[in-house]
Amino acid sequence: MNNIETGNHISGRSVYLDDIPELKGTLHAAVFGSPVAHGTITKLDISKAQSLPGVIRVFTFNDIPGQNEIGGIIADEPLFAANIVHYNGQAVALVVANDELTARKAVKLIEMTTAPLEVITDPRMAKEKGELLIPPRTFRQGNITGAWKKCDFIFEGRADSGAQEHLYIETQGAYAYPSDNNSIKVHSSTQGPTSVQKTISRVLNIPMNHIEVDVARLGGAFGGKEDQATGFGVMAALAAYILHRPVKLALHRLDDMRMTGKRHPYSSDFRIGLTRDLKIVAFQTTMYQNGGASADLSPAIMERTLFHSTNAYFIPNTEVTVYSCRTNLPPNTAFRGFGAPQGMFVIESAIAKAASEMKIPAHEIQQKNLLRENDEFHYGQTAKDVRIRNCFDTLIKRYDIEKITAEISAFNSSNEILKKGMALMPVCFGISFTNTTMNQARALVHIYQDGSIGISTGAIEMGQGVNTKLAEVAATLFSVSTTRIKLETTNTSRVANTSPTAASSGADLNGNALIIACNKLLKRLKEVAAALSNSNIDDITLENEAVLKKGNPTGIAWETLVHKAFLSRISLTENGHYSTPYIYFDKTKEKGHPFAYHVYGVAAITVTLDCLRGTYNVNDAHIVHDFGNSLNPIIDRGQIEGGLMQGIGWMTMEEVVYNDEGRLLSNSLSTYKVPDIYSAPETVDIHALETEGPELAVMKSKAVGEPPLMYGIGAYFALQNAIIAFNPGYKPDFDAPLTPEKVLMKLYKRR
Ligand code: LUZ
Ligand code: MOS
Repeated sequence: MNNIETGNHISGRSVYLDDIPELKGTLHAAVFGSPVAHGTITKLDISKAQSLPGVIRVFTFNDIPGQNEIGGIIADEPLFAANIVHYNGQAVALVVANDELTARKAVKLIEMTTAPLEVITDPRMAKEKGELLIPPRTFRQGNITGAWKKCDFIFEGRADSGAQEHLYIETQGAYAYPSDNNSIKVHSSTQGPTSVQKTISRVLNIPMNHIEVDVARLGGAFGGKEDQATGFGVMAALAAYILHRPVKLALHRLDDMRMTGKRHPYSSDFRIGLTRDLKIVAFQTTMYQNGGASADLSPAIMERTLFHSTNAYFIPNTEVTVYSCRTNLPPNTAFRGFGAPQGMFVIESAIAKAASEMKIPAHEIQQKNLLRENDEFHYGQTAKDVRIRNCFDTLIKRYDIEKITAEISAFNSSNEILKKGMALMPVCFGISFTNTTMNQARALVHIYQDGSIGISTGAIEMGQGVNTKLAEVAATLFSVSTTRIKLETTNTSRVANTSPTAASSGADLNGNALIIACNKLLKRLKEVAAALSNSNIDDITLENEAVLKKGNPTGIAWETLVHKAFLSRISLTENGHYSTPYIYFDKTKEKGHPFAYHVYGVAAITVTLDCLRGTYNVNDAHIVHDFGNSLNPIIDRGQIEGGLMQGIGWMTMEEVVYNDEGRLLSNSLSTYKVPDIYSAPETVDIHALETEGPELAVMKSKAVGEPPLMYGIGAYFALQNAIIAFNPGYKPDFDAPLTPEKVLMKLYKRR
């Protein structure tokens, strides 16, 4: 089934923030961001801005009734800088005017001077200076010190991966207006409406029940609106609350790129030890996470890096340390994969390093070390229903990797300028928020008298198709057409205390809550049906919008059943609450069972490199993926294709550049390149591994949002292999993204 929103999207009827009809008297806001990356504010003069005709008011930290604090995990982030600015673009003031243009003009009239402070953009330098956002954490397994003695080969190296701009099509923004009883209503482009509500409560000093946050859908998010939509929601709310007027704030693309954080760059040192028969015996790494100026979600992202630092491999002796480093960049934040891609890039770099030194294909090392059933992850969880070997073996057979390898070497020996390369990328991704508390959700279901159904959950639709999946869940349980079902906006007054829609778990958590609500309703409806048809409740089933008794028609249609239930004064509304069972994590030991289950898969990526120009094409992506029992193969395949492309972009062409003064140079779409159709692989072939699917996945359909991004990591190593084919003197190094410029340097670099 297609996404239920497709028709509205392509006809332009879907409502995004900017499509909400504006109330009379709506004002428009624009943010003044610090022009420097680090400094003490010596003067802030808003008078010229304030006196521009059409300007209603300029807000600074002085105007905040509650706390000037928006930090989600750690209270280290002001809404508006008070004394010191910590990054270029940090919000200092908000101009509110009659129209948007005036607000933007007024922003330019604000005068701020600063006494410069030292700017740090490099995480290793930050660590040297003791600038850490939180203390480092280490995950351990086995005995790393003793393990090196058992190794026949030991290799060391460094791996760096870059930032990534989310580039959601809809920029950050919010529309807030006063409502009855000293309350405030906010439409926000956020993945986390409760975070917005809670933070408004803190900043305005009003209780959460006076704040209603509503989200129809987002024009993309990718993690960039898990935490960073909050500040902008709060700004709009603050202005609306104080001025008693509707206030709209929608960031200009250039401001969005400059002011918001990105995927964390990481810089890591690694050491890997193997035996002669290619068993990885020991792996040690120290990673420096570039956190930016405040914590944001960095501590949680650091945690997921630790969890995924051994990817899909069992390594008996492991020690992984991550430092979360404070730098003078916008606070880096959630981005599809949430630290896991950065961690996986390091272990894959270590394997590639070993393979190149040992002159064997990396996939021989990969294959030898894949997880097996009942292996213990380095965080203590026992691996169950492990599918990685099935995926790997299926891929090797199905796409005849031996033959592709032979074809590539034949091509390479008969071509001087064009070289091909291939790499395999296995993925093992844990499903659940690593913070156990967040793994809960609620659903509210109304069946109306006419048999139509309204569903509210905490899930945010951001293009990923969660509304379609939820509609299918309810349609399956009630055995009615999805056309009877409407997904309501996500609203904190209808469904409270929501976790953000993140961690690939939106459909699982909210879908399982929905199942609980629907089953309660179903039980009541069956009781009514049993009474109506003089039968036992156990003999009643609902099929195709009709009541059956022992499998035979009763003549009672869905609408009739619902209407009779209403006449009998039976409640047609239910609430479902779900919390993932079994999971826990003990941070004092760094061991536990944090994930409901794992998603497995493997990709083979082939590329062709033009060794004169350094340009390249990704030819094929062959993927074997474990979907479980997919609720919606069209949506799930779409997620794989999109994730793959986003991963390829991160690894190859997307280059976020800051200068030493902490100014973003890749600040527009003319200087920041994301993949387009021409950079897509000519072939993307996705094979679904047939598995039953885990109980904890919604209707056994596995989470699919983030895992495929990491298939894109294969593009880095495929390109690297093509470079080696041209330049045997090139000693592989690991510094993503592998842009054409960098490729060219490596092609002609001598050992
Ligand atoms: N967000 C979060 C996430 O708060 N916790 C997580 O574990 C997570 N994982 C992936 C993506 N977003
Ligand atoms: Mo996320 S990286 O918001 O799942």
